[in-house]
Amino acid sequence: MLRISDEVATALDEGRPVVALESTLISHGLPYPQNLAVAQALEGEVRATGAVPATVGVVRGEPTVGLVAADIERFATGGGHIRKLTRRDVGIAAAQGADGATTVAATMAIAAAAGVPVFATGGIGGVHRGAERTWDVSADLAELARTPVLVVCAGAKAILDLPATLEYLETMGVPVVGMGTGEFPAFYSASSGLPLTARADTPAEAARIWQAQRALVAMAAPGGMLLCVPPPAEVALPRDEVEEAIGRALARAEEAWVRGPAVTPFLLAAMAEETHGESVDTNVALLQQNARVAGQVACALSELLS
Ligand code: PSU
Ligand code: MN
Repeated sequence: MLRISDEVATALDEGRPVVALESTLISHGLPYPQNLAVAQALEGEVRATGAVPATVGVVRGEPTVGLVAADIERFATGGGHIRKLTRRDVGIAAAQGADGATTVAATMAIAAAAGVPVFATGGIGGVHRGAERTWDVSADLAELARTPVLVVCAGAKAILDLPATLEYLETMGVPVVGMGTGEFPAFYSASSGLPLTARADTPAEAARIWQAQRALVAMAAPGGMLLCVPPPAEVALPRDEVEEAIGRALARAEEAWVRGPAVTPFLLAAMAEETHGESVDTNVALLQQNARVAGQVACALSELLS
């Protein structure tokens, strides 16, 4: 049921650090050809820290940890033919022998099954604006409540309702830790105005908190953790500018009657247009930073455990 690449399997056997990476951002989050360059760059960032990258996806029906270069290329160019798989969709894709890019939720579930405890992404899914009408709440949040994987991110995507997302995480018992910050980052911008209750100032500190949380998991309190890294200052976008672009992107989504899993990819693409590509540059830079931080935390975690 689960295919683990030789490199990843050997690293796991030897207790060496591994970082999971998701594939939805490749197939549905970023435009071609940036998406391909990013997918390769993220693996490079993880390697530079001494950890082994493991890009996750469903390849011709096989949930796979450690996609090979040819599959990553197919996922980057295949756009519409590659399904977007959240947790509920993985078994269906497996039964049907389909290709599918995994979201944060699905990647967490597969990474946990393979024994990979650290994962890097851009921004998690969360509570959508207007969720009181649509009930559109990402499965990423439910997954964080039950699956023991640390997700390194720049917070939740700014197109979402960030205060509601943070409330939901608290309700579900998910620790949210700021990396060098006391605030929940706003994905494209460093600041959301929403305070966090915990921060870590080094990868080693983050690894210690995650290890304590994992010890609880071992005692039958399930769940993951979020480590939030603000986007790099050079590429962070001003919040008021982002809010205006989000307003226009949301209006376009409303007009086009976009619903369900199509909402997030639609909004990300609309944001790229509304900001003349700036949102993509920020997204790429924060992804690379998150991969690096996740690599450092995975290395610190391996050291703690050795
Ligand atoms: N982060 C990015 N770009 C993305 C995503 C995250 O920088 O495209 C993806 C992730 O895979 C996340 C998904 O899990 O968007 C959320 O989709 P939804 O809102 O439908 O749950
Ligand atoms: Mn949704």
